[in-house]
Amino acid sequence: MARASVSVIIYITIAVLILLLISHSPKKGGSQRHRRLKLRSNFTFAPPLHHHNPIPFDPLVADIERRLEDRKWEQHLNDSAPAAESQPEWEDFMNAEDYLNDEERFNVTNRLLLLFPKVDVDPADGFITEDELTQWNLKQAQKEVLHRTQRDMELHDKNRDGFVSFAEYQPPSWVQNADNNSFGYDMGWWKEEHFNASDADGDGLLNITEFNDFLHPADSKNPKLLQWLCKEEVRERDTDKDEKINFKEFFHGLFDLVRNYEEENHNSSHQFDDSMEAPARNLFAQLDKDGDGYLSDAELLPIIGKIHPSEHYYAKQQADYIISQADTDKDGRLTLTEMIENPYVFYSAIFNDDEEEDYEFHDEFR
Ligand SMILES: *[C@@H]1O[C@H](CO)[C@@H](O)[C@H](O)[C@H]1NC(C)=O
Ligand SMILES: *[C@@H]1O[C@H](CO)[C@@H](O)[C@H](O)[C@H]1NC(C)=O
Ligand SMILES: *[C@@H]1O[C@H](CO)[C@@H](O)[C@H](O)[C@H]1NC(C)=O
Ligand SMILES: *[C@@H]1O[C@H](CO)[C@@H](O)[C@H](O)[C@H]1NC(C)=O
Ligand SMILES: *[C@@H]1O[C@H](CO)[C@@H](O)[C@H](O)[C@H]1NC(C)=O
Ligand SMILES: *[C@@H]1O[C@H](CO)[C@@H](O)[C@H](O)[C@H]1NC(C)=O
Ligand SMILES: *[C@@H]1O[C@H](CO)[C@@H](O)[C@H](O)[C@H]1NC(C)=O
Ligand SMILES: [Ca+2]
Ligand SMILES: [Ca+2]
Ligand SMILES: [Ca+2]
Repeated sequence: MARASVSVIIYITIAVLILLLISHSPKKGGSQRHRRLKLRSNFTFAPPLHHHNPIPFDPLVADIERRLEDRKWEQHLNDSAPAAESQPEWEDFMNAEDYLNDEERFNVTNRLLLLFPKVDVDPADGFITEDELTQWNLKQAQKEVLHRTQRDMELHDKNRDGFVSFAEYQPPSWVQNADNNSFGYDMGWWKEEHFNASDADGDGLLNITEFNDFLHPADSKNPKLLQWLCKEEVRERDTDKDEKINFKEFFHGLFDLVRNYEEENHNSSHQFDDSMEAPARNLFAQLDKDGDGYLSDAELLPIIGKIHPSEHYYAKQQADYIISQADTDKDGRLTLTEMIENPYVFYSAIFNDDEEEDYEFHDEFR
């Protein structure tokens, strides 16, 4: 109905709300006790291709943010026939924030008590390990991703049969407006080949699973799609247009991504100096299975997961960060006590880092 005729169709993978950052410096000690929890109200229409937003630790917070985001999304669709009801959501944010900061209704200690046994499951031994926390984060992230995919699907599935056909899928306006090189992926991202690769059972339609893979190929298990991703990578990196990657094309770009991935994973002995060329040549030779001096798309497959990190990678990064901040006795795992003593580490994604900006009321959290 109305939605089908919405003239401005905007692709929102909604980079969003939540934002902010794992990289923020932790606040320890008593000073953290007078902070106000904040929801993020920011909303971006750019696709999160090369960055990643943290996922709330607490599913209740994620749910609140999701609902606010949904409302914003609906409003955005409605706004295509421009009406000037610009900011009624702000109040909702304030209400939700008041809720989160009302200790009687949202008691952080009680939240952590409730959540601990849900995270400590493998095994349930009173300690949360890096692996348990990674799995937890991953589960939250996947829920989030699927929710957005569902919303996106509603937008594209014009005949409401639960599938998206290629004809139904239209590139979002930001792609049409963008110049071809402004994103890591070029226009090929939207090509039929990508669609076909996502269609695992080849029936010409994408169901929700296939559509989710389409939007998040790096997280897909579909080999056709991973192959496509490799091909796309070659296309993008292939500056001399010979359809394969020579060492120079590899060294300036791909190798950095692989190296960054490994650095982040604390799994690299390289140093950042001028001697990167030797390890790069090494890796290149290793990948160049047929030894023709070039990398084909198939030869990129072993490193495609490092070029396009999956949700698991980010979930682990976030777990490592949280543990590093809350693991008081430095045994590499968290006890319930450690969590309760460092509650803001778990709520930092929505935690206002800047004390000065706090509101004059609700300044508690004692
Ligand atoms: C949203 O982000 C833009 C820049 O990305 C910034 O200028 C603006 O202040 C932000 N708004 C809020 C409410 O954080
Ligand atoms: C969008 O418009 C529909 C009808 O035109 C209305 O029922 C709905 O409440 C509106 N949604 C928002 C968030 O304004
Ligand atoms: C939060 O819960 C804890 C544990 O149940 C309790 O000791 C504390 O008083 C509660 N705080 C508030 C403000 O209700
Ligand atoms: C983008 O590429 C298409 C086809 O490859 C071309 O027609 C179009 O002019 C390009 N747009 C810009 C802004 O370069
Ligand atoms: C995609 O698949 C359809 C059949 O399902 C085929 O007609 C079309 O040529 C394919 N397109 C590409 C680019 O492979
Ligand atoms: C979508 O189709 C794939 C086969 O391509 C199938 O494995 C998957 O279970 C389907 N998803 C749903 C939700 O039906
Ligand atoms: C770390 O690197 C070694 C060899 O370089 C590799 O065998 C291992 O799988 C890597 N571990 C991770 C977690 O990537
Ligand atoms: Ca455990
Ligand atoms: Ca299908
Ligand atoms: Ca510990």
